[in-house]
Amino acid sequence: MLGYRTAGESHGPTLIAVVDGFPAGVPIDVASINAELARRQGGYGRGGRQRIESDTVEIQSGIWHGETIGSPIALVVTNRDAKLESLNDLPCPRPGHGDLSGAIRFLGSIRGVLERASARETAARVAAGALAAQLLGHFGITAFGYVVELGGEVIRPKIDPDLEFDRNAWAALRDQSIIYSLNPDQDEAIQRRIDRTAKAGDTLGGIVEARVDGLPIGLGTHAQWDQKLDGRIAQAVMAVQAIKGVEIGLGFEAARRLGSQVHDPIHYNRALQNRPSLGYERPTNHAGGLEAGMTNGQPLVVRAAKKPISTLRHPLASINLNTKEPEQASYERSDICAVPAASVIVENVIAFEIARAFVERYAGDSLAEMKARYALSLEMARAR
Ligand code: EPS
Repeated sequence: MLGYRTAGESHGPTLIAVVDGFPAGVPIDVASINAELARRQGGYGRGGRQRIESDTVEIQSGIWHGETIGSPIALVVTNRDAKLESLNDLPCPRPGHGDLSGAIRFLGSIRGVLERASARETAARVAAGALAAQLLGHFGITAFGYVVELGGEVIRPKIDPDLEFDRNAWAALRDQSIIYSLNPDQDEAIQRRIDRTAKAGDTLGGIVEARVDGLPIGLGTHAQWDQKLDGRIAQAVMAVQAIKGVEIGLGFEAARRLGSQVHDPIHYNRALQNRPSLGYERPTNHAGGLEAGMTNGQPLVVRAAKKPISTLRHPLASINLNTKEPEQASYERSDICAVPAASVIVENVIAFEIARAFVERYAGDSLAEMKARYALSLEMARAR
């Protein structure tokens, strides 16, 4: 089974992801993992830390002559701002962070909790996701994330999302935007909003969306709750730091509509039977590509709500954990807005979950065997 764990503190020496169960025979391009790590560091609204770091991955196991060999793959990102031993504890827990709950639970310091709770850990998750995306590339599957709302400002995308997905065109547009949205024309207004917020000592959240294109029908299963792909995706996305809500397709809006306005009619177009969707077309995609925990051949569409960063320069009320006296929450250098970074993280954690389902469904020991099983499965499904 494909999976990964991460290790590492925000100001410790390294962040590590160990990816287990990755198929053999996949050529790995380190530069494209690094490109995702660089994107994660960017976006308007980041704090001083990103001027210190320039995240790159070192692959320390599981690769031989540039290809995976079926062994665990250790991905290591070195922290330049590694200073954990010289850092003091914080006395006053920050509302919204794990400070209070963690210090009480582990009977220890706030520092010991915040170092691991920090979103810096997502560098390891992005490295693992970007590795998984390379496997998906062999099957024509792409995950793509972008910002749809920031600080309450809704982005009006310059590309019609119902038109056929063209990764290059979408990426070219997203790369022009300082907040990774699909409308760089709105950047200026959003930049002003972020600057105003920074000046006020406050922070901003937002909503990101990720879509996955090129999916076959029937990834995931209806048969067991912990193997339903919608559940796995929701867990992976919800477990990203500061995410407070996840929607698939229409999401909460589906609850407000009649059934006839929610479910996507099924059409068949024989001319498209060689696509992964086998010619089963849906004029709408309210389901966001998932029905009963299985992909239905339509693009997967997931949205995630990110709360504003909880470290505030103008802090909220808190207490001193040692004296129990009221005091303002502690402050440490942080970001004003990391919503663009969240779009990169969400894209990559979803890519990993899709790869996991793929490896389960198509005999994941080697890329060659997966390709053969995938082709056979499409052929048999067409005959069905
Ligand atoms: C982050 C690095 C951190 C923070 C941020 C994410 O660096 P530092 O704490 O040294 O400034 O900028 O952490 C948080 C958002 C958080 O909640 O802790 C990164 O690389 O993503």
